[in-house]
Parts: sequence; C-alpha cells; structure tokens
Amino acid sequence: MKIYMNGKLVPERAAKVSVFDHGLLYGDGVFEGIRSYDGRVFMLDEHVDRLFRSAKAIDLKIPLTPQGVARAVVMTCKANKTLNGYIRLVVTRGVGTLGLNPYTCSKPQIVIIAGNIQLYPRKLYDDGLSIVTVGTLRNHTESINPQIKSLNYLNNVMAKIEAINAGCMEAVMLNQQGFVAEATGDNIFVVRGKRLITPPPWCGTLEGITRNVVMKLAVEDGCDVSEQVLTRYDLYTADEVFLTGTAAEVIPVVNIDRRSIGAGVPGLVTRRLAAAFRRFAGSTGTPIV
Ligand code: PXG
Repeated sequence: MKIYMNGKLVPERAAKVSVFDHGLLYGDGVFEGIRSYDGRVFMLDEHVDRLFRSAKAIDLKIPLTPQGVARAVVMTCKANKTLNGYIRLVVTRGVGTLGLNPYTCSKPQIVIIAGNIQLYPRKLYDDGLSIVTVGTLRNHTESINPQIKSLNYLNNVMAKIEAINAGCMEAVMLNQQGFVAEATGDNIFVVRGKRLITPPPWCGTLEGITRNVVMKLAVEDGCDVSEQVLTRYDLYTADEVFLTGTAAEVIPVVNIDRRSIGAGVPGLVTRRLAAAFRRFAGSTGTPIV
C-alpha cells in the first residue's frame, strides 16, 4: 500500500510519524473518514470542507488548499486502486517539544491512507442492531465541540468500551442535559410515522455527512424531516430507529437497552432510506482518474 505523506506517496513501511508529533502526544490534530464507491470518492468536497472547519476550530493551519487536499485524496486512491474503499485523511499538529504548546510545532503533517473498511456484518443490516445508552456523556460543546473531528476520540472510545462490555456493538451517548447526542461513530434518527427526527448539532452531535444526505433523500421521499431534542423516552417509543455514518451507511436499530424498538424488526422507512442511500452512493462522487 502507498501512503500519502506531506505531498509524497511512500511505501507503507516508510510511512512513519515521529513520537514527538503532538498528534500522538496530545491527540492534537483532525481527521476525516471517507468512502469510495465504484471508482468515485463519495462526498469528497463535503469531507474536505469539514476537515478545514475542524482544523480552523483548533487553530491548525493546513498547508494546502481544499482543492489541493481533494486532489491528494484522489491521487492516493488512484495509486492504491481504492475503487471501493475507505480513506483516512489525517492532519496532525506535527513535531514539537514535550509540552502542550502547539506553537512549538513547526509543520502540520498530512497523511492519507486509502485502504479497506471494517463493516458491520451483512446480517445486522437485515436483522437490525442492538445498542445501549451508556454512562459516558458526549463532550460538552464548550469542551471539545463534537463538530470537531479531532484525533482525541477518547470520549467515544470509552462509550464504545461500555457498549462492548454490555454485549452490544454500538452505544448511544447522551449530552450533559440528558438529551440524545449520537452514537460513537454514527448519527441517530428516530422515525414516527412518516416523520424523521434527529438531534440538532447543539445537542453534541457531529453534523454527519451521511446524516445530511439521508435527510435530503428522506425529504425527496416525502418524509417530514426535522432536527429536535430527543430523550431516551423518544428512542424507546419510536416506530423505528436507525444510525447513519460513513462506515455504517444506514443501519436499522431494533433494540435499545434491551427494549424492543417498534415491531422489533427493521422498519419500512429505514429500509427505503437504506436502499435510497445505496442508490445515491453508487451514482455520485469525484472520479478516481
Ligand atoms: N458521529 C461521530 C462521532 C462520528 O465520528 C459520525 C457521527 C458520522 O458522520 P459521517 O460524516 O461519517 O456520516 C461520525 C463519523 C471509524 C470511522 O473509522 C468513524 C467515522 C466515520 C468513518 C470511519 O471509526 N465517524
């Protein structure tokens, strides 16, 4: 595999970062996870935009233009023939001294890995996922704002540990007001009749790119879509619940905290949206040429 590092494609074994990189020492950096489908990079401009917003929010200057980053992603996919794959785009603060001060870091490091993705088993898309709400709360918006896809994912890692220890593959995280925020790597939606509801970003929700695509597809399909505050009550009493994310796409949830959701099987609205999403993902994107 060839890895993009600061303008060059290097062999995997040569793709190394320093132990003095503040990305390692402090989780000081930002990232994106992107998919390619059928030789096209899905929602590339949206991911690059969000990367630049994340970087801006932590006062990290990416030493490329957004167009330059997009070109680098396509070039890395091309070099690795990543036609149906997963692209990890990482920008770290770079090498600095021991000590928090980011101004000791002279040069941000840009890394792009074009590889494969670990997907949920197919069976879970047919049968639905069981998830749990966990005690680890989503970061406060004035702490590390969940809009920032930073290299510090400990909040989500700890929630994931709780879910796995409870026998589930995914966790629902609440915010400090007890409102539903999101899953550890996915957004959450509730369906009531033809109404689709997802929490607004101020609840501690990353504005997921899959989330936004699904909201648009749902409107086109005649659903009423809104951002609203949700509580566990709304999850337990929903007709359907599903998660969205770059890795998961659209995955039905049939059980939360060992309670059956709706009829306990993937619902019609979720299945229609999952199919619409797959059609859309297969029909758009930046060509890898
Ligand atoms: N919430 C959080 C906290 C995320 O990290 C999403 C929602 C969904 O956003 P997108 O834009 O993907 O629809 C994410 C995305 C991984 C991985 O390797 C994680 C994400 C995406 C891709 C891969 O764990 N998180």
